[in-house]
Amino acid sequence: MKLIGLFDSPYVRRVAISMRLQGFSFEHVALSVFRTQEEMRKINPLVKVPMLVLDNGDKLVDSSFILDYLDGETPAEKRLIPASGPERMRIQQQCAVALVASEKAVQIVYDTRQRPAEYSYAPWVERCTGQMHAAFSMLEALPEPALLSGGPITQAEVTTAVVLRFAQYMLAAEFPAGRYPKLEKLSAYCEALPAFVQTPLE
Ligand SMILES: N[C@@H](CCC(=O)N[C@@H](CS)C(=O)NCC(=O)O)C(=O)O
Repeated sequence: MKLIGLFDSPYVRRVAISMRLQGFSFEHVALSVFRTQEEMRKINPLVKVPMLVLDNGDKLVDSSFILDYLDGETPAEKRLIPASGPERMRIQQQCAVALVASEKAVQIVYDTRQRPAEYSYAPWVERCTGQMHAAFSMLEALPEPALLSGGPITQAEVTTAVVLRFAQYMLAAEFPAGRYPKLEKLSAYCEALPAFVQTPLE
């Protein structure tokens, strides 16, 4: 399999980390949707990442669908989201909130760095910043994950940790140490795991 996209995308990074946790081998094709746009377009006309190219040539897009496909290809004990039951709903809901934080962080980055400064619109950036922090606050209010007391890692922890790291890296001023103590603890734990270390954001 080939995973297309850079690890500075939280969507690409969460797929790569999940694949490592689940023992899937893949070739990483480190193309950028901005810097190597034309090369990317030849493989991936959508110019959105991640894209997972299967060995039969099928091209999957959207990190949540890719992760669902991978979970379906793995034994039940290695799934990062169970196939059914209340735990599935809990994990998916946490991922959905984390993905709102991610979407809003990405929108802030695009508005402030992709547009020429004179076209950046402060009220929109403020709105996204508020939405991003609302999502992180919801995640911070959740009970401490079982992972931190010896439980298994799930997609909820992978996605939450990846999104926090991305937002901290891109929007450092918004994340003084201690703003989200529980999430920071989770992040420190996850970022020390081999699957995370082998998938550096920078
Ligand atoms: N819902 C998508 C979001 C993917 C996404 O927005 N990726 C960004 C990189 S972080 C991208 O491809 N941006 C280029 C663009 O939107 O044109 C997913 O989960 O894969």
